Amino acid sequence: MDESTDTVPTRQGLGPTLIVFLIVIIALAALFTWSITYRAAYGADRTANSAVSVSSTTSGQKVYTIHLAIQQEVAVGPHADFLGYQTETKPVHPGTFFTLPRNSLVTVVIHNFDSATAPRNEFFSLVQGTIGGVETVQGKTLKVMDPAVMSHTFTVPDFGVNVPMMGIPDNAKPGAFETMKFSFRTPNKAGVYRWQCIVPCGSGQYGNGGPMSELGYMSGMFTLT
Ligand SMILES: [Cu+2]
Repeated sequence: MDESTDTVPTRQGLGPTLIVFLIVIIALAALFTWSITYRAAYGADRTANSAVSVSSTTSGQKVYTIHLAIQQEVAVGPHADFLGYQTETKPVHPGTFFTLPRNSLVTVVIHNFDSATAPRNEFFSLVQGTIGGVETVQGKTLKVMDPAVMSHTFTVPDFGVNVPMMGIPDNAKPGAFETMKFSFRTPNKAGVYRWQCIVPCGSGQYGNGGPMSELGYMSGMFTLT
């Protein structure tokens, strides 16, 4: 009789503590599961502006320089095995989303670590829309690239810009890259402009799958403000 009423308050005292304890354990287990399974949406990571540095010419004009790499594997995010344009910052980011002023001078420096892929349309081996109608490849000025050594392009249809990227030779040493450099002026109109690689360098029957069909790898956006 009395014994049972004596023990009840003791059990009631333990109850809430046990519930709080269990909630904490469940929350920690959920947090742990989330932390080991979470994969940031790499293509939605719009931070490529870490690749942009701003300087001035002697006449005081601002130059926006974009430093990018083309990697055979981006090595992060949900498609770590996709190839893609990437920043050379640490940590790396997708190198495809940029916010820049309209009517500004942009210089792009690209290190291509990937080998050649045949372009489907050799028209895109012509350098178009850049200042002087040229790019430099390993310091050499080009107006047109041999399609046999093409690997990717940097193509912004609305800017009229198309620049072929040279691939590394098949027998290149690990870590080898080709350096492309070119400049263009952004249009004097604010807006969002898509850009992409035109070489079918992705997966699937026509090479337009995988990194070619998902933003953040072989395509992205210029937002002009
Ligand atoms: Cu490509």
